[in-house]
This record gives sequence, C-alpha cells and structure tokens, in this order.
Amino acid sequence: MPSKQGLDTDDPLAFITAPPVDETPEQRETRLLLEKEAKDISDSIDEQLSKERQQEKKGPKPVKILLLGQSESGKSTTLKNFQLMYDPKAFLAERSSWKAVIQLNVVRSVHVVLDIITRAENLQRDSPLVDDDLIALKLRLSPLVQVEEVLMQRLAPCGPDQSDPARLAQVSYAQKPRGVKSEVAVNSAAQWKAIFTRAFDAEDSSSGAVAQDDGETDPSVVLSTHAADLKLLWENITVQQLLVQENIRLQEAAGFFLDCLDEVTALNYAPTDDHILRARLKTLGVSEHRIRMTSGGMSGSISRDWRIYDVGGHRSLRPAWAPYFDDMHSIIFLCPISAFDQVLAEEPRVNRLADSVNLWTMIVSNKLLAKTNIILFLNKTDIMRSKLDSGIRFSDYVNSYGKRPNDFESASSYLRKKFGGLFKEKSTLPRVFYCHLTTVTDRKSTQLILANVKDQLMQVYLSDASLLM
Ligand SMILES: Nc1nc2c(ncn2[C@@H]2O[C@H](COP(=O)(O)OP(=O)(O)OP(=O)(O)O)[C@@H](O)[C@H]2O)c(=O)[nH]1
Ligand SMILES: [Mg+2]
Repeated sequence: MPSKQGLDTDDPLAFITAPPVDETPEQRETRLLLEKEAKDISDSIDEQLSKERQQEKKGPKPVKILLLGQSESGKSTTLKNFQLMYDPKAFLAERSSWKAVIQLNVVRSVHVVLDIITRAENLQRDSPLVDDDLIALKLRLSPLVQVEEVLMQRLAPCGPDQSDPARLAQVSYAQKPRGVKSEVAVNSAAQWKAIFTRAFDAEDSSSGAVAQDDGETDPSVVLSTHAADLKLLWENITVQQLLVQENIRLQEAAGFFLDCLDEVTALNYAPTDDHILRARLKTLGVSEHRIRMTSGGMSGSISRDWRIYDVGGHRSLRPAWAPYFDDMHSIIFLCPISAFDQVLAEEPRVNRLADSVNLWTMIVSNKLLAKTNIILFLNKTDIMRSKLDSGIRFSDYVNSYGKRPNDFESASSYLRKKFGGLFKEKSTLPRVFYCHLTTVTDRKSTQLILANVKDQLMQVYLSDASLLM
C-alpha cells in the first residue's frame, strides 16, 4: 500500500524519516550531506564494536568475579580496594565524586542525632536532660538538613525511580525504624560519578559558576561554617547519653565520619583513600568493572582482563544476581560477622547473621555454581572485636555457641567452622574452602588478602585451558 507521501515501502513509519515533499535542490543537497555524515559516524561505531568483539573472541577470555552478600556486607568496599590496588588512575579520577558522598554521610549522621534530641525533648518536656544550650545548638545546625536535600537532589536529580521498589524505599524516610535514616542509593556507578564530578569540578573552578548553590546551601561552605558546632554536638555528654539510651552505636554505622570533623569540614577537603573506603553509598542493580591484572612468575609475567561485578544486596535486589551465575569463574561472598546482634533494615524480623547463613547455603548449593570457585570473607572483624570487647554476648544471639568464651578468636573460629561445614555439606561437587577474616576498610590488611586472591585465581585460570583460548 503506498504511504501518505507516495513512498513505495512496507515500513509504516517510513514517512517520519522521508524528505519533505516540497524540498528545494539546496535543501536536498544539505540533507544528503548530513545523512552521509551520520552514516559515516554510525559505520565507524559499528566497525569499532565489531573490532572489539573480534578482539574478545581472539584473546583469552576475561576472568569474571561476582561480589555477593547482604546489604552493607562490604561488597562495594572490596571493589574499591581492587580498584585502589590495580587501577589507581581510575580511583584518583573519582576522588572528587566521593567528597559529596562523605558530606552526605556526615549530614545523615547529624540528622540522626538531631532527631534523637527532638524525640527526647518531646518525651521529657520538663526534664532538664535536654537543656537550652543543646536546643540552641540544634537550631543552629538545622541548615544541615537542607544540605542533605541538596546533596540527595544532586545524586538523584529526577527523584525516585517509581518503578524500583528498593529505590522508593530509600527515599521514604517515614517507613524506617526509629533512629534509622533512609539512605541514598545508586543504580549505575558511572552515572552518579559523572553527575558529581561535573558538579564538583564546577565548584572547584575559579569561574564561580557553581551550578545552583549559593553560600547558604553549598555543602562545603555550610559544613565549614558549622564545623565548631558539629564538634560541640558530637562531644556533648547528653547526646552521648541519649545514643546509649536508644542503643544506637553511630561509630559502627556505615559512613560514620563524626570522629574526623576537622578534616571533612575543611573548605578545601579532599577525601583520602581511607575516607573513600569508609564512605557509604548503597548499590542498586549490577555494575561491571574492568581491571587489567598482571601476575609475575618464574616464566615471565602474564596479563588478563578481569571483570568484577558489584551487586546490590538488599533483599528486593537479589533476584538480579541469578543471570550472572552461569559463566562466573569466581564468587567472593561477604558475611559481615559483626551483624550477629542486628536485624535486616528491609525485614526487621530477620537476624542479619541468620540471613547471611541462608544466603551462603543458597549460593554453595546452587547447581549453576557447582564448579565456581567460592571465596568467603568473614568481614567487619574490627566491629566484631569491639562489640565482643564491650560485653555484647555472642551466645545471646547464637544459641548453639553455648558456653564458649566471648572473645574474637573463639567466635570467629566458630563461624569459620560453621560456614566451612555448610560449604562441604551443600556443595554438589568437591571443592576447596577458601576463607579470610577481613576488615575491608583497612587498606593494608585487605591488600595482602586481595594479592593472595589474585594469585590464587590467576593460577586456577592458567590451568584452565578454556580460558587461554
Ligand atoms: N568498620 C568497618 N566498616 C566496613 C567494613 N566493610 C565495609 N564497611 C563499611 O560498611 C559500609 C557498607 O559497605 P558497602 O561496601 O557499601 O556494602 P555493600 O555490601 O556494597 O552494600 P549494598 O550496596 O547495600 O549491597 C560502608 O560504609 C563501608 O565503609 C569493615 O570491615 N569494617
Ligand atoms: Mg554496594
């Protein structure tokens, strides 16, 4: 059937791209020129992609590693360590983007403290616990709440993605348990870093063309002008008492920076590597990170492309893991052992250690992963130590621990045996159990472990003929 414009085509949408009926010879010439340019560009992109595909087919297959574990287990922090060690240039380029995340972590902690003071005020209207000085301090710090909004707006400029229940949960403050503030999450690492890098490069430039900030909402300016008050708040005895009363251990919470206010509130603050490892930004979806790894040996050095996949650990995000299982060479599974006395933020009836054990059982018994190399990181050992030292009893939460000593060595070796036992029992094919006690926010110790993991995986893959082709 001929189209509206008499085009002899079967494509019902052809008239959209067809030239106008009254086109002049000059217009036709310009159009053809533009069309040729567009085609040349498109052809060169196709050619590039095809070359890359050919290259991938010809060269050795990349080594693929999947980071798994519940939310806040330390997956993204492990990825940062890999990048810091083996792709430091990329890590350096992203330094400015992390500044905003750390600022957001700071104001979030402050927001928690301000809310606690408000609750105490409401509950104890006539009590002298919250005195006039503390109320005045709280009022002076209220502009920080606005800064939190500015930073959140920058991170998710279009607002919550209504189609994503996890993201929606992140922005809904009201549904969180008492004392727990919602967090910001990102879908694609590249996307948020691009947004922040643009914003902060503009801020650092001398043009003064800082996007939408004026002095009153610019996070760096507000934090620096309130530096003294922030310290007063964190050092305030009543605040410390209220935190104890409400059983909130902010120091152990993700993204805690109130212990280094001098550094993070400085106007020219540039995050250190250690601060970047401590920064908290929740992951949504799955992101792929490419790193070129080189391993030296007696017979010379060998290079391989590694693809590391970081996933979101929130329960609603776990169904997205399975499509990555069938061609994965190795899994690093993280269990935050310090979470033995905590519950899941998304499911307050579930103990976090029990959730990790269930996840571990599911992963090691999964048939698609029967031949996959699995490495267990029993992580957050620093917090585990301080919890046990402060008198929190492991056996109060893990009945089977019985009367064993409440110290780190006994509890960690108990957990290592439990996880190892499940691994042996549930694996459908025999394989070696690799397990490390880690604190992935500690660069030095983590680098030793990652170097070990790298060499181990390189050995495994060099002996696998299919990976060499
Ligand atoms: N003290 C301490 N903090 C840690 C350790 N590992 C990770 N963290 C912190 O815990 C927080 C959560 O770590 P992430 O790496 O973001 O956790 P994740 O597993 O990627 O979490 P999702 O993205 O929600 O799945 C961050 O603020 C980290 O700096 C650790 O061993 N010790
Ligand atoms: Mg993450």
